[in-house]
Amino acid sequence: MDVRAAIAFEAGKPLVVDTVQLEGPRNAEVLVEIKATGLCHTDKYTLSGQDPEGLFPAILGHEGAGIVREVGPDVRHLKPGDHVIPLYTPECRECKSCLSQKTNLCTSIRSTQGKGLMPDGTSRFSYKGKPVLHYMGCSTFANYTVLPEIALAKIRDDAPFDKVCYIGCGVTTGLGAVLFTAKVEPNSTVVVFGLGGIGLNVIQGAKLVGARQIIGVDINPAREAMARQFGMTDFVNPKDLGPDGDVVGHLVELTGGGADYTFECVGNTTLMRQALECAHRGWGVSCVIGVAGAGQEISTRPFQLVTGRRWIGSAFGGARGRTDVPKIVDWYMDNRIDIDSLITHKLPLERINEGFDLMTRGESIRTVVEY
Ligand code: NAD
Ligand code: 022
Ligand code: ZN
Repeated sequence: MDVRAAIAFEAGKPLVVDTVQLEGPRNAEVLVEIKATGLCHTDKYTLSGQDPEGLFPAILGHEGAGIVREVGPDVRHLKPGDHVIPLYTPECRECKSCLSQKTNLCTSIRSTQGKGLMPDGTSRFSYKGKPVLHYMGCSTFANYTVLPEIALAKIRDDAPFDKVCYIGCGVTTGLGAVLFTAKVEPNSTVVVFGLGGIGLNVIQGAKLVGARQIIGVDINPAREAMARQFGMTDFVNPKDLGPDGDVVGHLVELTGGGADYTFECVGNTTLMRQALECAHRGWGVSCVIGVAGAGQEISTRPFQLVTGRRWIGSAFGGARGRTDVPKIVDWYMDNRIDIDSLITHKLPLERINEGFDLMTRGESIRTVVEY
């Protein structure tokens, strides 16, 4: 069938909006009509050409929501008409990782997903007869896409697509890191580095679990107001501390000895170290969420760990997509979490490249494309 898509033909070039061909679903696959998609950092990172694992031509996008239109043979849990959110971290419930109950990183389709292919090793997309690759198993920058059944969370059908698409990555990543990965307790002190699309969701997660103090750190002063609206109690702009400012010392003092939990939501290895070192001696936990550039390394003195700080990381908020994503949609529908304020821009598909410019300039939290 003909579908409308933003195609990434080559690294460093803008997306091209055109018609591509999509084949129907094969075994255990589902055809989804995408109604809305968010623009997220990895899409931009891959398009820039800096991602050594980025492959072209491809249909990018991994933060969507839509409706099942057709199911292939052996699809057991979904039917046409079901509302769904695509999962770049699938949940097969059968692989060693899923059965371990210790991780959300399902391994059942990992190798083909990383190559931009469906589990049978082929692509459903093509342009002028030549294959176009999938991306993170989702390819939500198209108004129709095909996904494995295990990479779809079924959600309630009264949830607005233009808001809950953000649960497909940013909301779940931030909230989940607090609730599922770090398991922050009530009355905790929390430091959040980076108050963007992820950090603001960490803040709302920390507030949800009853953290006593939530300190936000950002070099963009425009982020303070929104962060306070989401529950931040103190704001630190490292630039205000001067060129030789001691950010760690300042945060340790503000928290009365170090934070119970810290989160790095930028992807900057210097901040990752600061986040670890401002965690409390003896029990502080520091969680890396930001994705650093390929080949980068983190460092600290082993003393920091020997004295009881723990350095952990979180992918997709530690969420098991098919199980946890529908619950997060319910929290939104019950007004327990705010998504609307974070969707600062909306664009039609034809103007998708403007969304990446907004991201680069730090003007948007989330831009959503509605089909
Ligand atoms: P964003 O651009 O919306 O936010 C980043 C924020 O960091 C901005 O407010 C910016 O001003 C601030 N910042 C930049 N440099 C800083 C510095 N030196 N000190 C303090 N603040 C600084 O980005 P986002 O959408 O929130 O994503 C953040 C990171 O999370 C990215 O690396 C992204 O790839 C990653 N991410 C990880 C996962 C995961 O599963 N682990 C999922 C989604 C996103
Ligand atoms: C989403 N991310 C950043 C912004 N939006 C993001 C990027 C990478 C990961 C998670 C979120 C991630 C962490 C660990 C892994 N990935 C590896 C998972 C594994 O090996 O099982 C990751 C994921 C998907 C892909 C690549 C890396 C992919 O589909 N290409 C989850
Ligand atoms: Zn993302």
